[in-house]
Amino acid sequence: MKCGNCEEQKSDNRDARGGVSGLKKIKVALAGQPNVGKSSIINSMTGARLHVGNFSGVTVEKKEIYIEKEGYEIEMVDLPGIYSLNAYTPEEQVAKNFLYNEDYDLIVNVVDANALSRNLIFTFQLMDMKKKMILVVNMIDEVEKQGGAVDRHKLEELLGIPVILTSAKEHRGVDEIVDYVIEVYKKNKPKNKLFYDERIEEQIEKLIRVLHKSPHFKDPDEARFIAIRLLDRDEEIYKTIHDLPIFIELHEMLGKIYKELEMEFDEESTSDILSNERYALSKALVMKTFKSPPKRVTLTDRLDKLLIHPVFGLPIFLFLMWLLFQITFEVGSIPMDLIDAAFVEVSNTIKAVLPSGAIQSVLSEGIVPAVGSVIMFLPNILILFLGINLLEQTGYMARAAFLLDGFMKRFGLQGKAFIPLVSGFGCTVPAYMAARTLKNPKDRIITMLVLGFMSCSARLPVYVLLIGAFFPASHAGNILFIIYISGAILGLIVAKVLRTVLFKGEPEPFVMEMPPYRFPSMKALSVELWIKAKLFLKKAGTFIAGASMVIWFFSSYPHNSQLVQNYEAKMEAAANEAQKVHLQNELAAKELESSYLGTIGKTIEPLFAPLGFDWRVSVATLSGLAAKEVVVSTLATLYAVGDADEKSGTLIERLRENISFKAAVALIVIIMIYSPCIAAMSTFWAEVPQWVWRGFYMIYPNVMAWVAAFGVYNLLDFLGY
Ligand SMILES: Nc1nc2c(ncn2[C@@H]2O[C@H](COP(=O)(O)OP(=O)(O)OP(=O)(O)O)[C@@H](O)[C@H]2O)c(=O)[nH]1
Ligand SMILES: [Mg+2]
Repeated sequence: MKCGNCEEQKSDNRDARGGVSGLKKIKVALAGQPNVGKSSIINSMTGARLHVGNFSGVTVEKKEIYIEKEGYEIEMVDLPGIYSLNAYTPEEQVAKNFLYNEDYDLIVNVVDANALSRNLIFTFQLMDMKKKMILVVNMIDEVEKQGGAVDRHKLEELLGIPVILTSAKEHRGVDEIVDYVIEVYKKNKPKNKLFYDERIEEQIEKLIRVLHKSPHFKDPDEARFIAIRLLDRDEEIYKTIHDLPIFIELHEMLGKIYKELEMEFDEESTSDILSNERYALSKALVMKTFKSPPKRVTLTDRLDKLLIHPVFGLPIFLFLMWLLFQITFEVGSIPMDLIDAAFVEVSNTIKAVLPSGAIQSVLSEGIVPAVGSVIMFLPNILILFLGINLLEQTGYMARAAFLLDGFMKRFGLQGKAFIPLVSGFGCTVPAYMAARTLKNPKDRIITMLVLGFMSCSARLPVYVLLIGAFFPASHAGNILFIIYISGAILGLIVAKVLRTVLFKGEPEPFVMEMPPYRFPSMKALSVELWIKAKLFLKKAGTFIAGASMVIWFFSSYPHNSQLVQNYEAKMEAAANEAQKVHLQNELAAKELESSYLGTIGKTIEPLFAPLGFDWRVSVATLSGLAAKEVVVSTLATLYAVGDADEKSGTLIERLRENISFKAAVALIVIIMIYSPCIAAMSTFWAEVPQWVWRGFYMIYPNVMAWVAAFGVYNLLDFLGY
């Protein structure tokens, strides 16, 4: 599912090259632990624009990129990071499913040169699969800068597979990957170089003998892999043998082997025995092939002293968030008036140039004000995205999750939920996907149920518009900050209630890797912003323009000729120009009220009347269920259509004239709480299979939004606003 504001850029080369016939195809699985630079490598190799970030779990869905070389079409599949084949989070499951069940030709295993010994443990698991394989040691620039080195040839010799040293950041070595892919593809599979302790090998042999009895496991490599996975207590593999005739024999034998090995190695599980084996092997390999950089206090150590300080850490985080919203409003508002004025000018020109009629009207009162009213907020949205991107790229995201862990736990959320929640400030669609990184299903569903309270960037235009119209300019940034924080606090409170009432139990303890701080790449930042800007403008030019045409049509028809005739007669008889304009406005308003939309609006008005909304605001609120920016464009169209003269040029002025302060605040509250857009809702459906939660999620935010808006409206009324 895609959302206009956030849709991740598909690789352009897929459209251009996917499906080219006559080329030999090679399918490559790009696998590795999280945050090692898999997606960055693809970007560096192909110029693709996959999303990258300096924390674990950026990629949560597999993505395919196509490269053509020497008569081959190479499909590189970027998989989510996975710590080991004993995977358990949903996004790790995506990677594991691919590795186990898909048909592919070879594995490119990416490892982080800074953390070679931990990464190699997964490499050994992949090597057990007996696929053709290449090892890519990435981030070599960082190791070398600190005075370390990796002996590529020694590593190649010891592992028996090709090794390439790369830096996706500096575009070093990445082009070699394709050459090696083709070369390795053409060769036969290498001989196994990875053996475990003799006592384990003995048991593997026994298992292989039984497995060979089944026609499914005649291939010795396949049988060996299954045997090792069974010793590693891989439940999925266990399930696959469950229905085979050899199961009873295998099951009995496994029971014995588990006991024997566990006694012999004095471990609780054969899985631990294999882990220890791999760990020891990896340490030995690293000792022989890695020259570690001299130990010294790094920039990361120094920054962390302050940024994750037990006392100062949290206030610094809050200050940075406050600063972001100040800048979002203040700096973003600078070009706003200019953009607004430009669109008013376009509208007026259309009115002057085109003859009056439906076409002039749909352009000057429908599409142009609507699209203009939304595009006006592009600078604000880009600044907000820049902030979120910096959080992602620098490595501060993992720190913030760590800082907030204790606080969030009190509300029944685990600290790792911070990542999807923060992505929610950008766009709710990828945020739902990011919740895949939460291992515990209860933690995940609670997080998803409150994610909508993190105001996405599409709501920003509505807030900025209403703040601009109803609050003093000196407090605007603070008000914006308060709105976002209130949404977040509300999310925490609801999470607490859900945890207490529906999902009893504690959130899962939270372990997250802290990557070193990294300077964000200016190129990556500008590409991300460029993509966001392009998508936003595309959405304004297509979806918003289309929606505004619909709104314009329903608000302009049917024509009430009787009414027009009556007013024309009155206008002719008008004593002066002022009276004439007054009558013109009255006619426009009456025509609007008798339009289709007016009729619909009047029907739903009673539902929103207790919040102080007139029918126009009511319609705009409902239209926001499609996409939040549509609230702004609908308001723009409805107030442009209903206003015959251009006395009050800007939308802000028109809103001030027509909406009370307390109703405006109630509108902000509704926008903050009610259901996210259609794209987000359908992502929720795709991610959450249970009907009970789907149904619940359709209703509860909307009921809550109304009740909260009603409360706020009446409170303000009581306070005399
Ligand atoms: N210095 C340096 N940084 C790199 C290199 N490759 C990637 N990075 C940075 O490392 C971080 C992780 O990169 P990603 O490409 O998102 O990593 P990934 O392996 O796809 O991560 P997941 O999708 O979470 O599994 C980002 O901040 C990158 O900018 C490199 O070669 N050198
Ligand atoms: Mg990735």
